[in-house]
Amino acid sequence: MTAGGVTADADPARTGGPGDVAGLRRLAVDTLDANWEHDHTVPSRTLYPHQWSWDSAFIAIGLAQVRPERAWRELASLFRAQWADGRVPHIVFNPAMRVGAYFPGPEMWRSADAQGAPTVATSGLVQPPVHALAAWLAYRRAPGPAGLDALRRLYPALVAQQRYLADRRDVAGDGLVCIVHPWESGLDNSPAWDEPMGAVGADAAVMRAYRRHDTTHADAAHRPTDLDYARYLAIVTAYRDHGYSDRDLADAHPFLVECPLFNAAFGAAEHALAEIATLVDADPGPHRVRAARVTEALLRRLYDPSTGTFQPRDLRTDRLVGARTVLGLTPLILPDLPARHADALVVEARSARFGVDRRMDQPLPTYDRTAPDFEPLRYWRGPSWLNIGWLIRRGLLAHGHPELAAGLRRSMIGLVVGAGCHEYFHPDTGAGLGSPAFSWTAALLLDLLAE
Ligand code: 2M8
Repeated sequence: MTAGGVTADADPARTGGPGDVAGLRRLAVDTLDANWEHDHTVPSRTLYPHQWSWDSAFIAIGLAQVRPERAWRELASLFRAQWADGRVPHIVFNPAMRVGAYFPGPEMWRSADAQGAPTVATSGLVQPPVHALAAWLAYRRAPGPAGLDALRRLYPALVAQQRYLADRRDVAGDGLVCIVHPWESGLDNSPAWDEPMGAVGADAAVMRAYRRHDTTHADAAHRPTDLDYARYLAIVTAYRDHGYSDRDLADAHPFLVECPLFNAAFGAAEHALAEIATLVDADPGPHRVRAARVTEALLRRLYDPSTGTFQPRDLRTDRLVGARTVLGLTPLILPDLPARHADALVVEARSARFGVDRRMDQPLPTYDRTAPDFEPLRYWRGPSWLNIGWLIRRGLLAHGHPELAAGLRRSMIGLVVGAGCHEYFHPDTGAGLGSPAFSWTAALLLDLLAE
């Protein structure tokens, strides 16, 4: 079966094709219901059995349409684990899960030993701050007194999340947030991190001492390598042994990068907070000022006029990373991105590297299709992910490209029609990869179908 130019490989029998909106909605709701866990949704029952930060944000956007009460509980449970300094941890561990259900688990992170950590065990890292945007969109999908109450409760926590990033993570003092681990980008294994990761001293052999959980549930050839994992652990250990403090990071921390997606989300959060502020009787003015500053800093520090796209900056070398990944397109989500720069990003999106067009015969890849090291099967090094397509689609709409946005939407729906709610998809064939029954795919599908 072919759907939207995409070949299928799994369980599409549950839906009748791209036109079967009711069947697709049912598939999405069943997936989210099956992954609901008392006060949050797990990204996947097998690969990711705890709560993940940016997953919960995307999930809340979808839940708002079908289970609004759960959408607010999803965000509330995540923010209950916010640290005293305002950081929202990238994983909140479910204490009911058996030891070893995920690696690295609470015994590696040891959050209880850190100052200002919540009582529940968490990681010490963060993820892209898409939560204010999610809260705002959830409210637009499910307006009413309950949503307004939820927004009132969330607003100070969302402001504290931004304050943490602005005050503690602006390592270069240039108005941008610095990520201290590839896991903070959400695109863990992106070729964007190859250069900065190359400088992290680690030996793949250390992994013999651990049992990786991911490769028992997913094909090892699709996942990060043991050397990647050894480096991930080395960076976690350095940060943990520094008490997860952000003081003096520039002196010794092995990974310090300004990421275009993370910072675009940081700016989009201020735009969303301005909208929320007007609803909860707060002042939107300071959010608008901060949003404008983030866009200006992104342009000054991460825009590369020679490529017409945004590139991460490695703060250890103070150089822009060369790899052309989909991260570079994501500042399109900023409504105040100047037209000249937005136009350049659209040129990049439409190029053979990413192939966004009205028809979209092939899914949006996460990495330049024409690069010699493009890997269609390996995690974030080529495959197509719905959360990224969803963000880029929003950006195309914000900058006046409804036909391109429509092509991208059709292509994303076609992926689920063909293969189900997979974690990610083969960027040529659309085959489902990673975990099946993946929550943000289901949630964002619901959002796409609603438009
Ligand atoms: C993936 O990341 C985790 C580590 O945080 C992993 O590989 O074990 C990424 O795709 C990340 O973006 C996502 O939030 C997480 C859960 O879906 O999985």
